[in-house]
Amino acid sequence: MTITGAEALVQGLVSEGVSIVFGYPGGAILPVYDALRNSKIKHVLVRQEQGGVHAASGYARVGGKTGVCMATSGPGATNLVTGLANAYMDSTPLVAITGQVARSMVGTDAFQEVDITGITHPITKHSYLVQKADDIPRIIKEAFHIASTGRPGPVLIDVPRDVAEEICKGKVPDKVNLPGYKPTMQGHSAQVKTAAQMMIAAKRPVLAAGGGVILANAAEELVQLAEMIQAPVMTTLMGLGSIPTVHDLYLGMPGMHGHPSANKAIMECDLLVTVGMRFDDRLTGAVGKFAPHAKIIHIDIDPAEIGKNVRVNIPIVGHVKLVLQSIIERLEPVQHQEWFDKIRQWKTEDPPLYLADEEQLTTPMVLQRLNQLTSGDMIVTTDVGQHQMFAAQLIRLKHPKSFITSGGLGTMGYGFPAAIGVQMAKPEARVVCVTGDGSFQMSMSELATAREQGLPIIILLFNNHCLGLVRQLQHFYCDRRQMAVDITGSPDFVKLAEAYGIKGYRISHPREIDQVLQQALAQDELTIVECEIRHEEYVNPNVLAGKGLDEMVLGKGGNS
Ligand SMILES: Cc1ncc(C[n+]2csc(CCOP(=O)(O)OP(=O)(O)O)c2C)c(N)n1
Repeated sequence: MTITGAEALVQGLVSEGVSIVFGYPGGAILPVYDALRNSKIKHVLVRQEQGGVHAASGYARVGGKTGVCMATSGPGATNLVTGLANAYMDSTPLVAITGQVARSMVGTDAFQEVDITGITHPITKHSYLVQKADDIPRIIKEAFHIASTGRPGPVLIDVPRDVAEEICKGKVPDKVNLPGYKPTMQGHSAQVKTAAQMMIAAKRPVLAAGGGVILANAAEELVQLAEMIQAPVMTTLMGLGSIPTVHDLYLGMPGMHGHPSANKAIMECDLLVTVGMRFDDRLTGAVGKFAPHAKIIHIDIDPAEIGKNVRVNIPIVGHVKLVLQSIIERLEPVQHQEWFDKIRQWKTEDPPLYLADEEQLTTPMVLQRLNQLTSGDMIVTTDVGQHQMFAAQLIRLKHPKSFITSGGLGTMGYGFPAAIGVQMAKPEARVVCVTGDGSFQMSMSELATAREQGLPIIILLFNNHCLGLVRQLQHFYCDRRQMAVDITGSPDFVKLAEAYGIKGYRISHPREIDQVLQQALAQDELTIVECEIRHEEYVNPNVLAGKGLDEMVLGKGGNS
């Protein structure tokens, strides 16, 4: 029986275990959609391609499988660009399939032609422009392998329309054969041994966990290591959830808007063990002032991360889970009681960042009540802005993969489509999307997708009628002058919910929080909860440009 390139592509997806594809069709990808029609793969029609790639990202990040999205050539493909860059920065395994104009038209500026492999070259792990149908089975197998192994990331496959229509005689190879691509899995044993000795010898050790811990399913090992050496653990934005936030050893998130005691610990520790993280500038503050007294151990699967931003003493390249296991094997339990007591003391001394205000509704109030009402049993996705930082600081997390946010790229419009992917990967989970009035309006057209799919997501929308985080930046860096941050002309979000035939509520006063949240949580339906907060909330602490982590600005979370 003969099959076309498009049919081979769909068969390849099936044999890779793909059950959902998020996409948007068009002319150049017609043959692929035609082949998809006859398969058991579910296709989710998003309302804009960027929604599709973000949904595939949310799906991958909680479901543990590679996410798949599809788009047509030209504008369909360019609409994927932000989502691919986002996935690349946050090491999310994705395969994006784009249609392309026929081979004979490539390079002629044909209708809806764009060089998407060229455009995405720096923001994908690999990109293929398929030259003949016979290559498709091999390329699909390679693409899924590359996306999900080593440091995960997005891979793009661009399929010219005539290639999709051509007869395919290629077979799926038994093994992937990519000589230049061999991620290192086991850490170097001498380095592992030295790392273990340093942990025993340290007086003031700290562990810092990044997104790599979650990607490697290494949260258990992380906690085990921390308990063995009695070291406090801090998590980066991407590492949130790798240790329960109520754990005695949890220190919080360091960095620009991090917890004061986490920042203090970085400044005072003598050993900083960093696991699956990349020393983002939002985390380090001024690099020259970062961890001045510490020896640094850096464990990461990606050798390119070692020494990229911060000088390290002991680099260990390898799979985080395997490296942690081999370190644990070489350790005996050690006590760092004095250090631990000091940190506990700091935690109690941390000034309250946000004061409870009886009259005025604030974001922290709502998030803290959400914690109580759900006991932390939820998966939170966020958009980007003040609400994201409040959520990172305050949401109670019990498990890895329960805080899904755009970390590296900081992509507004990510939270809601990501929630769609999350809810599809985990239909039984309570999914709450924490968003702002600016961010939500970047992808709210996906309300139709969520409704069509019957997804019971709660959208907790903090409406301060402005681009809050930029407003805050202008306050500090532009001498309080404000420009282009007031959002007017927004829809009435409760009426918007009505227009989509979904539930909509508004919280305007603290006394309304309980009743509305309880009602929203009790039902299993797509719901918008709009929280009317004031214009002038500030996220604290704040490490300003050029400052070290011990120079953070504290405040009361109000108008400063
Ligand atoms: C696509 C995109 N454009 C611009 C920005 C810059 N930016 C960062 S935060 C922010 C404001 C976000 O406003 P909103 O979603 O209302 O959240 P708030 O800060 O008010 O909580 C902007 C414009 C961005 N991160 N992403």
